[in-house]
Amino acid sequence: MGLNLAQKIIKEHLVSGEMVPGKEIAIKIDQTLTQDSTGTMAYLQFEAMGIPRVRTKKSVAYIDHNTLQTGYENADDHKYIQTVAAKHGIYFSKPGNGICHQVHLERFGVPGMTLLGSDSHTPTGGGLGMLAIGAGGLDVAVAMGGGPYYMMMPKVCKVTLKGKLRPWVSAKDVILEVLRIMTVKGGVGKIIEYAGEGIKTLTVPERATITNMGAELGATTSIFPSDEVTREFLKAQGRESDWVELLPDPDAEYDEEITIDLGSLEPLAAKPHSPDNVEEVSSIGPIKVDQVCIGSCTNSSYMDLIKVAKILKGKTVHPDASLVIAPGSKQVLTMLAKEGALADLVAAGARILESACGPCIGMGQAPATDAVSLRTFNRNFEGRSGTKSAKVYLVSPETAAASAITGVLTDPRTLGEAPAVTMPESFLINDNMIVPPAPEGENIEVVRGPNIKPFPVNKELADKVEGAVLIKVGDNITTDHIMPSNAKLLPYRSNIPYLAEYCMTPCDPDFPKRAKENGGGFIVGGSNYGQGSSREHAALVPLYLGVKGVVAKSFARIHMANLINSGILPMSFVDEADYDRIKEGDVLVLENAREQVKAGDELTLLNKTAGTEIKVRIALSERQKSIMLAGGLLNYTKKQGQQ
Ligand code: MIC
Ligand code: SF4
Repeated sequence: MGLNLAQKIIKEHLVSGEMVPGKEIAIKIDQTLTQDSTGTMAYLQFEAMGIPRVRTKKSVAYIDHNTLQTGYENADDHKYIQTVAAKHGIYFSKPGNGICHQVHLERFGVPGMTLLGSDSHTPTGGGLGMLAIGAGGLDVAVAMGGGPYYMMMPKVCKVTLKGKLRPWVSAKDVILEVLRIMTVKGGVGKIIEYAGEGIKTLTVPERATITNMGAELGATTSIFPSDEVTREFLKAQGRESDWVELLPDPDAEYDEEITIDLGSLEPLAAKPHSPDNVEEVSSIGPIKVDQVCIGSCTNSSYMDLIKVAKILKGKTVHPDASLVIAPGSKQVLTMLAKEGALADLVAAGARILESACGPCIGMGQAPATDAVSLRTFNRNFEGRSGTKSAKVYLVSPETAAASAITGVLTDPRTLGEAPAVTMPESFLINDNMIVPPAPEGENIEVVRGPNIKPFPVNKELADKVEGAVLIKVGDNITTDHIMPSNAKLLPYRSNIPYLAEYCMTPCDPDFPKRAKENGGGFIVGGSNYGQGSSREHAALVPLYLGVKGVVAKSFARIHMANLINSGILPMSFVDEADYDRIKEGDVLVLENAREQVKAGDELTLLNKTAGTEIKVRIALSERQKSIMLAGGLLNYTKKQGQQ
């Protein structure tokens, strides 16, 4: 039986396990990336492992999330990351050089390699034919130290693209269509592999838009083959020697298949407040738009922004709308400037932001009360923009630009002829904002500001785990609910005690107080609990507050791994109807917890208050069970070292 592309790369990197869906495998990691908001924690953990130099082929530390520097905290974090990177053999991408995923695609990604990143949109690299996976900071720290990455072998879902996109329809509309079909939980436990004649018509940046937003499907990753289109892109980046051809075997098999006819797609939008709430722009109609934001790791490439510049050239942004644009990288921004496109954007009335994540993670540009904001980003969770009552629609750059001119949601096809854009034969290359690591052995002082606080480490799993249900939440709770991120909180990513005051507050402002009063306890959730970001703060902060376990209908992949790494029990209901039989305040007990965890995947949880028994599943591999028993991955790793 032939192998598909994902299986080929996994096989090449397999360290242990069998490539059987649902079984635990370990793969060797070639490259890692971190960004500043998850990076501080990842490097503190890396330092705790005591390994002098990274053991990957390349590791890069980006500063892109928090570049506002409203106080000393950010700048301190940047300094810490820069010095720790220099010391341990890690490349450092300075603030202003661009969004990690965009820069990595341009300057570092290599087809066929594995990339582990402490950011959920790491699968952007799949646009180049990499096996690029998002993970918690601790998993990335382990990979930097040369340890393998463990995951459950995913199923591989083939998405065959037929035909060719029509004018004004773009890659964003393709992934929005996939989201409409599969939903935000449809990709859990799967790799999405793109195939079919249609892929040849998509450039690498377009492919990267699609694999980037595959994160919103909950997928482990998404991948395109590495073909002539990939070679052209790498050549234009001055990196043709990094190219290898990578195709699935002709008789490759897949676990699932979907076909999308590119020629039948229309401009789409994801309506508030979920990336899978997708509808045709034409059928939503001309709702009034207050704000338009173009950028983010999904749609900030040169190809995206040159299109936007052509649409806006000679036009004026509507008087009632604000248009902001954050180019994805210094490369994109310099090319736009050199070609005069930047002048066209500014002349039209666009506000140009630094090359960084910016409004995508609530770093400025919070919309007005009840405002409608169109964004080319990837997540429109309630409140993520910084304004709870804002209504965020996710759209393509074409739809965003057209609507910025008209002031209402506009199907770009109504603008007439689409602008012609072609891939440049060569990109402008200047890596002077990427600082290489110091030579091995050089004495580098790691600078730690006062905002860098120690992170919590769990204790061995107790024999009896008891506590009250601190909160009961519904389906699709995001890590933005569990540990919100915004301009006020991002400076504190290396300060868990401070962040703890905001844990779960979008769901219930009293949660931190209640957790402290009860000395910790349990969280009860619905399905797809913990979707979204990779931030392990969504596990470390509950750990700090004494959370011992989460009982949910189902979990999102990265968050579940982060819970296990922190020694918090991720339990799923065997009978989902039991969800209705637990109330906030009920006291839950797991008797003989160590024995129960060791013994198998079905556990009995007592609801002391209701006097009932609840069957829960804790589907862990033998290794994960040992991690749970040890009280998290760090304790487990230390124990291993002592043996
Ligand atoms: C996000 O898009 O939510 C983030 C901010 O990039 C996160 C990482 C983080 O929380 O720092 C992600 O996607 O992993
Ligand atoms: Fe940055 Fe937004 Fe991309 Fe997250 S999704 S990496 S915040 S641009």
